Amino acid sequence: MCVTNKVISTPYIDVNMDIPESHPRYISLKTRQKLVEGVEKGITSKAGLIAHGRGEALDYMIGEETIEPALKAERAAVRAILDADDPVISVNGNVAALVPGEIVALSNILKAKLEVNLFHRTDERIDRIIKWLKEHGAEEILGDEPDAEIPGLDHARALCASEGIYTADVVLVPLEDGDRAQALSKMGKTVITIDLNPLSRTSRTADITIVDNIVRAVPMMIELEPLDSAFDNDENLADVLEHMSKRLLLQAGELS
Ligand code: PTJ
Repeated sequence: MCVTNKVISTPYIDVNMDIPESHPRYISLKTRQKLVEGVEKGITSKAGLIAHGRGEALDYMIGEETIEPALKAERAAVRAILDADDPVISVNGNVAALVPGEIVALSNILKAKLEVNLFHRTDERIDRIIKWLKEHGAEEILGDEPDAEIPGLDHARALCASEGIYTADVVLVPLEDGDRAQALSKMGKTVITIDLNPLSRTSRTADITIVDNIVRAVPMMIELEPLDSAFDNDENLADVLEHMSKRLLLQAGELS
């Protein structure tokens, strides 16, 4: 037996490995890889990896597909953004890593401004995300010269652009923390979120909550027709929870 005290640096799992398309969890692993690369590029925060893990667990319970209530919420969101006077899409480190080209395409199609607005804010990360989005086709992105503050939030998280989030009437804030969603709502804005957790404060606070993985939701919103009927967020969240409960009970039944 060879005994050595040398530290073996090879990681147990190489997240930058080539994932074979035949792998049963190919999409999920590819998505993780994008976030890991986001961290390596200085775009995504380390906490973003943890946030994604929570999202993955909930996505598993949903069935890793866009369910009917999510589709309805996506169509309602498209309607609200198209009808808005001054809509803004807020981009954070996870959004930038997972759907950079798609979020730029969505902002162009729906004529919504893009603003980088971070929870773990650093000027360096803001600049990197702006550069990254420009590489993906964005022309104008707000966020690097904040000149306004969202009332009721502590300093760095409150910073925003007066010609962006501050004066927007409709704001799409995907993968958001509850505080900011609540503060934006208190400012009288229509808040739209994409959040796999139907129980989160953000989901409960938003006017339109899309309970879907952002990697499915944003490409879907690019294609969808706007909703022409009424939308009730509480009712929609209840439908999501019912879907999840039924699915779990079905799985339990298969085991018993
Ligand atoms: O880049 P920053 O600094 O702005 O930070 C971004 C994160 C996401 C780290 C920050 O906003 C944060 O900590 O968010 P929370 O409070 O963890 O909330 C994120 C929510 O998004 C959770 O409810 C997750 O379930 C959900 N979520 C995670 N990944 C996805 C998701 N929802 C949709 N699609 C996903 N891929």
